[in-house]
Amino acid sequence: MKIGIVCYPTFGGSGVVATELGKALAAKDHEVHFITYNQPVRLGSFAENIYYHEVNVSDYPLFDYPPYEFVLASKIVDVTRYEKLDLLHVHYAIPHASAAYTAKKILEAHGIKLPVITTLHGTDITLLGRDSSFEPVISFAINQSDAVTAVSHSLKNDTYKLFGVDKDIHVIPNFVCVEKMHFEKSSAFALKHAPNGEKILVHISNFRAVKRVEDVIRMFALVLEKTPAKLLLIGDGPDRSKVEQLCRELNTCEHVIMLGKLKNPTEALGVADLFVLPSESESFGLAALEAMAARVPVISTNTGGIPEINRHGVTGMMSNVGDYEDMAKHAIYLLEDEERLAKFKDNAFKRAKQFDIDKILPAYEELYESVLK
Ligand code: GMT
Repeated sequence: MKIGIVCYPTFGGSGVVATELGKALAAKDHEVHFITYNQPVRLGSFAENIYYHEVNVSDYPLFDYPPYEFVLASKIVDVTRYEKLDLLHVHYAIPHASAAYTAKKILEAHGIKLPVITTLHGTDITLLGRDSSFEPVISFAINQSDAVTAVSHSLKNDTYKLFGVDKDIHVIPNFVCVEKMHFEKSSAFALKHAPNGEKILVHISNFRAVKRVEDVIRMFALVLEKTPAKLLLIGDGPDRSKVEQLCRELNTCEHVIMLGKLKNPTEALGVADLFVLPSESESFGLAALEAMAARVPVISTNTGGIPEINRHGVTGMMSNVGDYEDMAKHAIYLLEDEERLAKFKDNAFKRAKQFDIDKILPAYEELYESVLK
């Protein structure tokens, strides 16, 4: 098949999922055309069957807001006509699903049929979706898609609750390439950051309010009272300075290592003992799944789609949103007993294998085939 993929090319989970999906499809001999405003972060060097079409949004002095959605729609039309795409898979409802609808209608006028699959990722529904100014467009674009998928049951339910959507939503969970997440424990990396064999906790996010990164610092301060440990923070975003300030207040700076944005977190996950995800809401929690694939148990909240991957008392532990004291108790419970921690690490890895790309990719291929029929 010739498949067009539209996504945000940034560090966010939706861009990661879209890119890894495209790479996996290309490896199975599909021809994949990424249509994005930058080269997707996880694309890496070019591989066979992968093409990248840049959406260039010029900044005309006339516009206060550059018209990304129309430029994207025009690019979709152009790529579909000249590359002869069989279908288009858009990730993230705003504005990708509506740009796809515009493109589809333009192509119809040229006698070309372009089936559109929309994948909902989370913030497009649970955060932006709460803004009523988006509602009519999102509901319409979702309903007009030829097929719609959501990355968890929780997100599917939220979509029905928040929008006037009557379209059937297929749940296709996010995935991880377990093989690629394997990283030989780098003793140099571990020695640098935890020179005395301290336990290592890791948090990865975009440091937005929804991630509650300050809860990571508060729970870590409590963990430090019981056991020597280091905290690796990966990512960057609006809450970073608040997080730095809190480290200073709680006197934890010496033990908190801010690594910033990393294209590939596998090396850091390879030395981690626990992954911490205290999010306010999370449609899936791809970062947690990637951690589990690297054999790291997850200390998380029990919100949104997280319970669909993290199993309390098996692959990690879960607490209510904001209850960092409970999260600290859970972390200490796992860190204080080597045998218990090893068991949780094994369980996390086994659970991640259930979401291996090889298991999830066929669901997308079947959906594409059904749409083409
Ligand atoms: O988590 C973010 O803020 C980024 C966001 C995105 O759109 O890239 O992530 C969402 O999609 C991911 C991939 O499907 C999910 O794993 C995340 O749980 C989801 N984030 C939220 O729901 C907050």
